[in-house]
Amino acid sequence: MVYPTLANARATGNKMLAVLIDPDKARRDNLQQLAQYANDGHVDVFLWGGSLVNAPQSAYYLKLLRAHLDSVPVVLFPGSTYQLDPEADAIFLLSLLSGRNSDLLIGRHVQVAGRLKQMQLEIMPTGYLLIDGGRPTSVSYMSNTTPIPADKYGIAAATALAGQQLGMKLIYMDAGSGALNPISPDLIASVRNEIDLPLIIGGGIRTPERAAAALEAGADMIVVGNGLERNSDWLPELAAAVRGVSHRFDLVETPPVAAGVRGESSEG
Ligand code: 1GP
Repeated sequence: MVYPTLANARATGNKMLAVLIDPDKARRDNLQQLAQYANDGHVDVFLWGGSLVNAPQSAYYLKLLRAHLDSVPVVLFPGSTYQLDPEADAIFLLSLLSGRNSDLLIGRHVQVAGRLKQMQLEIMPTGYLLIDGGRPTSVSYMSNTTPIPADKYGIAAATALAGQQLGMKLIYMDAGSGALNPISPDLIASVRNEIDLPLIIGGGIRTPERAAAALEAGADMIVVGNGLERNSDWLPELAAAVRGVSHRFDLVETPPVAAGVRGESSEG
Protein backbone atom coordinates (compact mmCIF):
# COMPACT_ATOMS: atom_id res chain seq x y z
CA MET A 1 0.00 0.00 0.00
CA VAL A 2 1.33 3.41 -0.97
CA TYR A 3 -0.81 5.72 1.14
CA PRO A 4 0.34 4.42 4.54
CA THR A 5 3.94 5.08 3.44
CA LEU A 6 3.04 8.63 2.46
CA ALA A 7 1.11 9.22 5.68
CA ASN A 8 4.04 7.84 7.65
CA ALA A 9 6.40 10.17 5.79
CA ARG A 10 4.13 13.05 6.73
CA ALA A 11 4.05 11.97 10.38
CA THR A 12 7.77 11.36 10.79
CA GLY A 13 9.39 13.98 8.55
CA ASN A 14 10.76 11.29 6.27
CA LYS A 15 11.02 12.65 2.72
CA MET A 16 10.15 10.73 -0.44
CA LEU A 17 11.19 10.85 -4.08
CA ALA A 18 8.84 9.96 -6.93
CA VAL A 19 9.96 9.59 -10.52
CA LEU A 20 7.33 10.38 -13.14
CA ILE A 21 7.41 8.47 -16.38
CA ASP A 22 5.52 9.80 -19.36
CA PRO A 23 4.80 6.61 -21.34
CA ASP A 24 5.05 8.49 -24.64
CA LYS A 25 8.65 9.38 -23.88
CA ALA A 26 9.66 6.09 -22.25
CA ARG A 27 12.64 4.20 -23.64
CA ARG A 28 13.57 0.66 -22.79
CA ASP A 29 17.15 1.45 -21.68
CA ASN A 30 16.07 4.41 -19.57
CA LEU A 31 13.33 2.37 -17.87
CA GLN A 32 15.78 -0.40 -17.06
CA GLN A 33 18.26 2.04 -15.60
CA LEU A 34 15.58 3.79 -13.52
CA ALA A 35 14.37 0.40 -12.24
CA GLN A 36 17.92 -0.47 -11.24
CA TYR A 37 18.27 2.80 -9.33
CA ALA A 38 14.94 2.10 -7.64
CA ASN A 39 16.01 -1.41 -6.64
CA ASP A 40 19.15 0.14 -5.16
CA GLY A 41 16.96 2.30 -2.91
CA HIS A 42 17.07 5.63 -4.75
CA VAL A 43 13.38 5.89 -5.72
CA ASP A 44 10.36 5.51 -3.41
CA VAL A 45 7.54 5.57 -5.96
CA PHE A 46 7.09 5.68 -9.73
CA LEU A 47 4.30 7.79 -11.18
CA TRP A 48 2.97 6.75 -14.56
CA GLY A 49 1.09 9.08 -16.89
CA GLY A 50 1.15 11.93 -19.38
CA SER A 51 -1.00 14.42 -21.19
CA LEU A 52 -1.21 12.43 -24.42
CA VAL A 53 -0.64 8.72 -24.25
CA ASN A 54 -0.81 6.03 -26.90
CA ALA A 55 -2.47 3.31 -24.82
CA PRO A 56 -0.89 0.07 -26.21
CA GLN A 57 2.60 1.50 -25.90
CA SER A 58 1.87 2.59 -22.35
CA ALA A 59 0.69 -0.86 -21.31
CA TYR A 60 3.78 -2.46 -22.84
CA TYR A 61 6.21 -0.14 -21.07
CA LEU A 62 4.39 -0.37 -17.76
CA LYS A 63 4.70 -4.17 -17.86
CA LEU A 64 8.38 -3.82 -18.71
CA LEU A 65 9.01 -1.48 -15.79
CA ARG A 66 7.13 -3.75 -13.38
CA ALA A 67 9.12 -6.73 -14.58
CA HIS A 68 12.36 -4.98 -13.60
CA LEU A 69 11.22 -3.67 -10.21
CA ASP A 70 11.69 -5.60 -6.97
CA SER A 71 9.22 -3.81 -4.72
CA VAL A 72 8.93 -0.12 -5.57
CA PRO A 73 5.27 0.67 -6.34
CA VAL A 74 3.91 2.26 -9.50
CA VAL A 75 1.11 4.80 -9.11
CA LEU A 76 -1.04 5.91 -12.04
CA PHE A 77 -1.07 9.68 -12.54
CA PRO A 78 -3.56 9.72 -15.38
CA GLY A 79 -3.85 12.50 -17.92
CA SER A 80 -7.01 10.92 -19.31
CA THR A 81 -9.48 8.10 -18.72
CA TYR A 82 -7.58 6.01 -21.29
CA GLN A 83 -4.67 5.70 -18.91
CA LEU A 84 -6.15 3.26 -16.40
CA ASP A 85 -4.16 0.04 -16.15
CA PRO A 86 -4.57 -2.77 -13.61
CA GLU A 87 -0.86 -3.53 -13.93
CA ALA A 88 -0.15 -0.56 -11.59
CA ASP A 89 -0.34 -0.74 -7.80
CA ALA A 90 -2.34 2.39 -7.12
CA ILE A 91 -3.84 5.53 -8.61
CA PHE A 92 -3.86 9.19 -7.71
CA LEU A 93 -7.53 9.85 -8.41
CA LEU A 94 -7.13 13.49 -9.32
CA SER A 95 -9.64 16.27 -8.80
CA LEU A 96 -8.30 19.41 -10.43
CA LEU A 97 -9.24 21.77 -7.61
CA SER A 98 -7.40 24.77 -9.01
CA GLY A 99 -9.61 24.74 -12.10
CA ARG A 100 -13.31 25.15 -12.73
CA ASN A 101 -13.68 22.43 -15.32
CA SER A 102 -16.43 20.23 -13.88
CA ASP A 103 -15.34 17.30 -16.04
CA LEU A 104 -12.05 17.17 -14.15
CA LEU A 105 -13.73 17.71 -10.78
CA ILE A 106 -16.32 14.91 -11.11
CA GLY A 107 -17.33 14.09 -14.73
CA ARG A 108 -14.46 11.76 -15.72
CA HIS A 109 -14.58 10.11 -12.30
CA VAL A 110 -18.16 9.02 -12.93
CA GLN A 111 -17.16 7.63 -16.34
CA VAL A 112 -14.47 5.38 -14.90
CA ALA A 113 -15.87 4.52 -11.46
CA GLY A 114 -17.09 1.07 -12.49
CA ARG A 115 -13.87 0.21 -14.31
CA LEU A 116 -11.78 1.38 -11.40
CA LYS A 117 -13.76 -0.78 -9.02
CA GLN A 118 -13.01 -3.85 -11.12
CA MET A 119 -9.31 -3.06 -11.28
CA GLN A 120 -8.88 -3.13 -7.51
CA LEU A 121 -6.12 -0.53 -7.56
CA GLU A 122 -5.37 1.28 -4.32
CA ILE A 123 -7.27 4.54 -4.82
CA MET A 124 -5.91 7.76 -3.35
CA PRO A 125 -8.31 10.71 -3.73
CA THR A 126 -5.98 13.57 -4.61
CA GLY A 127 -6.58 17.30 -4.59
CA TYR A 128 -4.60 18.43 -7.62
CA LEU A 129 -3.53 22.07 -7.86
CA LEU A 130 -1.82 23.63 -10.85
CA ILE A 131 0.43 26.55 -9.98
CA ASP A 132 1.76 28.90 -12.65
CA GLY A 133 5.30 27.83 -13.52
CA GLY A 134 6.24 30.68 -15.84
CA ARG A 135 4.86 29.35 -19.10
CA PRO A 136 1.81 27.45 -20.36
CA THR A 137 2.22 23.71 -19.84
CA SER A 138 0.57 20.71 -21.49
CA VAL A 139 -1.60 20.11 -18.46
CA SER A 140 -2.96 23.67 -18.31
CA TYR A 141 -3.68 23.57 -22.04
CA MET A 142 -5.20 20.08 -22.05
CA SER A 143 -7.28 20.69 -18.93
CA ASN A 144 -8.57 24.01 -20.24
CA THR A 145 -7.92 25.59 -16.85
CA THR A 146 -5.93 28.52 -15.53
CA PRO A 147 -3.28 27.72 -12.93
CA ILE A 148 -3.18 29.57 -9.59
CA PRO A 149 -0.79 32.53 -9.93
CA ALA A 150 2.59 31.73 -8.38
CA ASP A 151 2.42 34.58 -5.87
CA LYS A 152 -1.12 33.96 -4.62
CA TYR A 153 -0.19 32.00 -1.53
CA GLY A 154 -3.54 32.59 0.14
CA ILE A 155 -5.52 31.20 -2.79
CA ALA A 156 -3.29 28.14 -2.98
CA ALA A 157 -3.59 27.53 0.78
CA ALA A 158 -7.38 27.99 0.78
CA THR A 159 -7.74 25.65 -2.22
CA ALA A 160 -5.66 22.95 -0.54
CA LEU A 161 -7.62 23.40 2.69
CA ALA A 162 -10.91 23.04 0.81
CA GLY A 163 -9.52 19.80 -0.64
CA GLN A 164 -8.79 18.54 2.86
CA GLN A 165 -12.28 19.53 4.05
CA LEU A 166 -13.80 17.68 1.09
CA GLY A 167 -12.03 14.51 2.18
CA MET A 168 -9.07 14.32 -0.21
CA LYS A 169 -6.29 12.13 1.14
CA LEU A 170 -3.40 14.15 -0.20
CA ILE A 171 -2.60 17.35 -2.06
CA TYR A 172 -0.44 17.42 -5.21
CA MET A 173 0.71 20.87 -6.31
CA ASP A 174 2.20 20.92 -9.77
CA ALA A 175 3.85 23.65 -11.81
CA GLY A 176 3.44 21.31 -14.81
CA SER A 177 5.97 19.18 -16.59
CA GLY A 178 8.94 21.20 -17.83
CA ALA A 179 7.88 24.32 -15.89
CA LEU A 180 10.37 27.17 -16.10
CA ASN A 181 10.00 27.90 -12.41
CA PRO A 182 9.27 25.30 -9.76
CA ILE A 183 6.73 26.15 -7.06
CA SER A 184 8.36 28.57 -4.63
CA PRO A 185 9.30 27.51 -1.11
CA ASP A 186 7.13 30.30 0.33
CA LEU A 187 4.03 29.08 -1.49
CA ILE A 188 4.76 25.49 -0.41
CA ALA A 189 5.19 26.61 3.20
CA SER A 190 1.95 28.55 3.24
CA VAL A 191 0.04 25.49 2.03
CA ARG A 192 1.92 23.25 4.45
CA ASN A 193 0.86 25.53 7.32
CA GLU A 194 -2.79 25.25 6.36
CA ILE A 195 -3.22 21.50 5.87
CA ASP A 196 -2.29 18.29 7.66
CA LEU A 197 -2.40 16.05 4.60
CA PRO A 198 0.64 14.64 2.79
CA LEU A 199 1.85 17.24 0.31
CA ILE A 200 3.41 16.36 -3.05
CA ILE A 201 5.24 18.91 -5.16
CA GLY A 202 6.28 18.61 -8.81
CA GLY A 203 7.07 20.52 -11.95
CA GLY A 204 10.39 22.04 -12.95
CA ILE A 205 12.48 20.27 -10.31
CA ARG A 206 15.66 19.63 -12.28
CA THR A 207 18.40 19.94 -9.65
CA PRO A 208 19.02 18.44 -6.20
CA GLU A 209 18.94 21.99 -4.80
CA ARG A 210 15.41 22.59 -6.08
CA ALA A 211 14.36 19.24 -4.64
CA ALA A 212 15.81 20.07 -1.22
CA ALA A 213 14.20 23.53 -1.23
CA ALA A 214 10.72 22.09 -1.85
CA LEU A 215 11.15 19.45 0.85
CA GLU A 216 12.55 21.88 3.39
CA ALA A 217 9.56 24.16 2.79
CA GLY A 218 7.17 21.35 3.72
CA ALA A 219 6.71 18.93 0.83
CA ASP A 220 6.59 15.29 1.89
CA MET A 221 7.33 13.94 -1.58
CA ILE A 222 8.72 15.56 -4.70
CA VAL A 223 8.12 14.41 -8.25
CA VAL A 224 10.76 14.59 -10.98
CA GLY A 225 9.95 13.71 -14.59
CA ASN A 226 11.43 15.78 -17.37
CA GLY A 227 14.85 16.14 -15.76
CA LEU A 228 15.39 12.37 -15.77
CA GLU A 229 13.96 11.57 -19.19
CA ARG A 230 17.12 11.94 -21.22
CA ASN A 231 19.67 11.43 -18.52
CA SER A 232 19.08 9.64 -15.25
CA ASP A 233 22.74 9.54 -14.17
CA TRP A 234 22.13 12.21 -11.53
CA LEU A 235 19.37 10.25 -9.79
CA PRO A 236 21.64 9.02 -6.94
CA GLU A 237 22.66 12.62 -6.27
CA LEU A 238 19.00 13.69 -6.28
CA ALA A 239 18.08 10.84 -3.93
CA ALA A 240 20.92 11.83 -1.60
CA ALA A 241 19.53 15.39 -1.44
CA VAL A 242 16.09 13.99 -0.51
CA ARG A 243 17.57 11.75 2.22
CA GLY A 244 19.65 14.69 3.42
CA VAL A 245 16.52 16.69 4.18
CA SER A 246 14.95 13.65 5.95
CA HIS A 247 18.01 13.35 8.18
CA ARG A 248 17.97 17.02 9.02
CA PHE A 249 14.37 16.57 10.15
CA ASP A 250 15.53 13.74 12.43
CA LEU A 251 17.56 16.31 14.36
CA VAL A 252 14.79 18.86 14.99
CA GLU A 253 11.50 18.38 16.76
CA THR A 254 9.43 20.76 14.69
CA PRO A 255 10.05 20.98 10.94
CA PRO A 256 11.26 24.48 10.07
CA VAL A 257 8.84 26.74 8.22
CA ALA A 258 10.07 29.16 5.59
CA ALA A 259 9.91 32.81 6.53
CA GLY A 260 7.00 34.98 5.45
CA VAL A 261 4.69 32.12 4.73
CA ARG A 262 1.54 34.19 5.05
CA GLY A 263 3.10 37.06 3.20
CA GLU A 264 1.07 37.01 0.06
CA SER A 265 2.40 39.34 -2.56
CA SER A 266 0.79 42.74 -2.54
CA GLU A 267 0.79 42.82 -6.33
CA GLY A 268 -2.34 42.10 -8.30
C1 1GP B 1 4.56 17.03 -13.85
O1 1GP B 1 5.05 17.19 -11.55
C2 1GP B 1 5.38 16.54 -12.70
O2 1GP B 1 3.23 16.71 -13.69
C3 1GP B 1 6.86 16.54 -13.00
O3 1GP B 1 7.30 17.70 -13.64
O4 1GP B 1 8.49 16.82 -15.64
O5 1GP B 1 8.95 19.14 -14.82
O6 1GP B 1 9.75 17.15 -13.54
P1 1GP B 1 8.69 17.70 -14.46
